[in-house]
Amino acid sequence: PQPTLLADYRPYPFDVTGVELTFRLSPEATRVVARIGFAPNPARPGRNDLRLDGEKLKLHSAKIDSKPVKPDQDAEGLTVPASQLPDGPFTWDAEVEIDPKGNTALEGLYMSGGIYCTQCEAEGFRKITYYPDRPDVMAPFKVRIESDLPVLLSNGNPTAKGKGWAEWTDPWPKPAYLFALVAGDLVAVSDTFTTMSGKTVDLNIWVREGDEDRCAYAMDSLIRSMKWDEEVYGREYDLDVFNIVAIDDFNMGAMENKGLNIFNSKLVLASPETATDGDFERIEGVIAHEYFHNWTGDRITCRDWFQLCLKEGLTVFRDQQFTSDMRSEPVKRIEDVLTLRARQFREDMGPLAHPVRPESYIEINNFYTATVYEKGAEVIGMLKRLVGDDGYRKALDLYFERHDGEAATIEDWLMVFEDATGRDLTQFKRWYTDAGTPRLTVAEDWSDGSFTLTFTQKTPPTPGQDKKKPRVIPIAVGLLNPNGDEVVPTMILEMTKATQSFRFEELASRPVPSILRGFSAPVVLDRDVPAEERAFLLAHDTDPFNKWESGRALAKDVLVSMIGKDEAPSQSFIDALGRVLTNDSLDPAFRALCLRMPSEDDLAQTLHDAGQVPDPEAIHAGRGALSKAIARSLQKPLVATYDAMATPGEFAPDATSAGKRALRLACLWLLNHIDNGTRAAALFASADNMTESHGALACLIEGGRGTREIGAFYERWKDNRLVIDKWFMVQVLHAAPKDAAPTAERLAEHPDFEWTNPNRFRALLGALGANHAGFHETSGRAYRFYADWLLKLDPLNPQTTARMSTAFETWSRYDVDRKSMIRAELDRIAATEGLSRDTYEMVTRIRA
Ligand code: B3K
Ligand code: ZN
Repeated sequence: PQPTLLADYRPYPFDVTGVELTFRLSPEATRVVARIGFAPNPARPGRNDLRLDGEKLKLHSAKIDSKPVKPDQDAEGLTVPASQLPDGPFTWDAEVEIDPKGNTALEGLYMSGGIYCTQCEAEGFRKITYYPDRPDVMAPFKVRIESDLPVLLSNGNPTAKGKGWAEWTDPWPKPAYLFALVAGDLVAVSDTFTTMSGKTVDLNIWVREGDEDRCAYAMDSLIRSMKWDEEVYGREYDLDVFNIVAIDDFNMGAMENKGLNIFNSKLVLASPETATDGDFERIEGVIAHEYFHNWTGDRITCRDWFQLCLKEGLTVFRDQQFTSDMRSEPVKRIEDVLTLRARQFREDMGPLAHPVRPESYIEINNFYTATVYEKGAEVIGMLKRLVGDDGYRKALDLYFERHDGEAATIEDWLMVFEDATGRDLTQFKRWYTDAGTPRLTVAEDWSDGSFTLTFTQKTPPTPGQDKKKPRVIPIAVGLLNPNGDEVVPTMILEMTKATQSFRFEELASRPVPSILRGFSAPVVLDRDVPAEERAFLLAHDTDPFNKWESGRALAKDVLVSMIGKDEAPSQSFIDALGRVLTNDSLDPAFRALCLRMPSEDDLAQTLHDAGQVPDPEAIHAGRGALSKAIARSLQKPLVATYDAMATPGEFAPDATSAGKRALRLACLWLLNHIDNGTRAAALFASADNMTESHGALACLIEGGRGTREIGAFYERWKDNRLVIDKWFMVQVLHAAPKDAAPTAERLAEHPDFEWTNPNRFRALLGALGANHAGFHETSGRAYRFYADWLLKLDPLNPQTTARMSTAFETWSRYDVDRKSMIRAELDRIAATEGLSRDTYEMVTRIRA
């Protein structure tokens, strides 16, 4: 397959002046009638062929200005030569047939449990009709749906309906990837929202009958999102109705189609009995994310898919701000950094590393990555830190004013910041064009009341980019006195050179620096800090992020000293942790994060960075040994906190209650190492909410127990797909290293393992990939099983297969045996005949 290059971008030769679509729905033979107005695009003068994208379409008729034409068809679309086109504007009419029921890739128009639905981003619209399927072609759409199903939905506003049909009109020009259609036997949970200018918007969440009682939280999140976007960004909703539909078979989380968001049902449906606190928080965040896309994505979209971070980085940044306003800012920041490091740093340090704005792809669906999304958001956070809150607001106002209705680029985005703030962002742009995570080292100097910090930045080479130039790095720093008082409050040091010093004068005593506060830049801080200094910052830092980070670094140091070496755990670390645990002035959610051990994958990367070869079983054992030592030493306060953090009474999903449950479960996790599972079993038996019942079950399984509870959980929830996903996942994720693959193999035989459902597939296989010691168990059994399943899914659903192949991306960290076993699986996949373009691109990049 040929790569697509950013450098090859050219505007489409025609403007689309309007699109009218009629759908005659039928499961295996849906007719799509399209009438599309074209006009020559002045940006591409001369006579041009009409090239339309189209895949897996049966063309029944094609006309230009009502006269039949015979276009040249190929596997990717069709061409009408310029010689057959009129000089000026013309109308294209086409009727095609498609097979929604046979569409297992879940891209284009497909069926999920009897419901017709669509997923068009990035290039799914071409599986619906012939069209210039690219984001810079924007047009108003009118849609007519003909079907006997009771609910017929599309983008925009409902404009007419009758028995067996409905019409929708979307006045806002949009690219085809934002097109959506839903038809099915659905019921709505409805509410209204009055916008800042006094318009009433009808809000509907469409679900299957019986699911209505699990929509309240999603609706509440939507209303809060709409309000927040008005208050914080001045953005008002622009249609009469906003529809959300919950679908069971969905390749990702959700999709921001204009006025008709389609969601994976796991990100809509929640009740205290069926959803964990984590689920509630994710629902709130994703509902907000998709809603925020209405302005950052829909009103202003991307010129081409290389600019994906323009909408995704910004929208992630906005949803992070929202959650941090709704919940706790420091806790949200820590959670986001944990995700960034677990997913994006891992990506950036491996064979799949790519810039936030890539320059080439084979399959664009493979670039919906942690780098584009999460690092894309970090880059915006840095911009905001550099230009200040007012500068940021001014720039965003200008962005909306200048580019509304357009398909924009990263250059446009940066220009807006330059124009609004007067700042030159030439060097800053490297954050978009250069891959890799910069590593920052620090030297300190103290003499005569002046304290100097000298930073050096270095970014390791990444695929296709050997040499890296220095980037602008905003380093937030504060200084503390040895007695714990802050002597220099947080300030931003702007690093622009490879090596750069910053001096602080007139200090009474040598300070303790708190560096990279709030994680002010997505870099690795390589700094050997004595344990006492880390413990000091854990106790005294006024910056909550760095307070947590110091505890985290301490834990890592201790773990590294224990793994494979049987060293005794550091008592001073455990004591410091104990002081955090019992400090009631600290938010329980924050304390819970401090008690959570670094993940095994994170430790493997840490050891690899330190020049060692990580041994997954030794990591697993070391982590267990430290947890046990902590539990023994802190048993009393852990028990006291476990009891004190109970949340009796009616379940509330708010951050405060969730924080208590998080701390309670963190205590349980540790105590579970020394109480033979008695507390976990008792909690499982008494819990009235999924957070605790699932948390207790996880503890039991981790301790090698829980057979009876696994059975009871299944019996109770066997009719609830989303909960059964958890049932599959928890058993594999928490299985002991030697049991993970056998458990996964056994569960794959279970009648409920409906592997064509992406949630179910991810529940089982994703859990295996995420069970670090289980996945990397020495026999290679898990690798083989995992690869077998990727090969089984690929012909049906390339997108999910390709995404899940990233479980192998860290292969080069490990010993020769593991390396060669993983490479053999990658080779086997790559050599498979008929492998999808998606998976082919991923495995060849991974093994490169
Ligand atoms: N924009 C969609 C993701 C589409 C993924 C296509 N493979 C959801 C989101 O980011 O909001
Ligand atoms: Zn998004």
